[in-house]
Amino acid sequence: MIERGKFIIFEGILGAGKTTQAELARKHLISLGRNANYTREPGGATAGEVIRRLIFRLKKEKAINADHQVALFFASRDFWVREFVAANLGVGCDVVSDRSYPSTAAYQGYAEGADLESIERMTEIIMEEYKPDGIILLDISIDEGIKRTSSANKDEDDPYDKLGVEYFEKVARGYREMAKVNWSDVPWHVVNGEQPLSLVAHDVRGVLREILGLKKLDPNRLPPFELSALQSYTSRYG
Ligand code: ATM
Repeated sequence: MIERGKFIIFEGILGAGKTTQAELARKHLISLGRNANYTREPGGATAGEVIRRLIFRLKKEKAINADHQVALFFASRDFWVREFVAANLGVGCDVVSDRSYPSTAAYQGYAEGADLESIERMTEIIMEEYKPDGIILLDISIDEGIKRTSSANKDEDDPYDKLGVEYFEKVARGYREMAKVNWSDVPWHVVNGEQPLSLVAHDVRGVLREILGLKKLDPNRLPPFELSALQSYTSRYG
């Protein structure tokens, strides 16, 4: 029987580095001899793509409330889970996702006031047996996130990016609270996303090894690139 792939979700506020770290994680899994695919909702599900565009349009026009968004994000997610996540895990391929249902809890729940228990119930219904093996929260300050996003070249006009400091304070608080209690009965791993990129990647690899049940990396035997990054980081920050 084929062993099911591992499913890992990256989460965080805007500018946390999810896309970069998710792609590096995928490459690391492949370097370990596994098959792994990167995705972000609605990733390849045509109906899901249409729903996502609709959410963005209605959000920009301020035409939907928190509950409408929850319903639409879960509708889009349902296509994605069945067409992408289940299909990959079923053939033994790992799935590394840039956001998923924890974003609905953080953004629509914590920041916009939608009922968290309902979001948790909908998570159980839509994700069913496809809940992730781990959620990696890239934790950064709001100032840093806003700074990074305003200097980034984005190909999509994201109405959520423009919601301001107060909104993102609620999102960030939500993520930290969920991580503390392993919300949705899944292990959460918090990684300091403000470190230099190579150190974030190193910490993420440690988490991936834990999820895969592999031995911890020996810090005295890091690959040269990581070792030099670690040394320059330590000399700068102690
Ligand atoms: P991406 O990061 O996947 O591009 O998502 C776009 C925005 O959609 C994101 N913006 N910011 N900052 C957060 C928002 N979003 C939600 O509000 N709820 C959700 O369930 C998801 C998946 C995304």
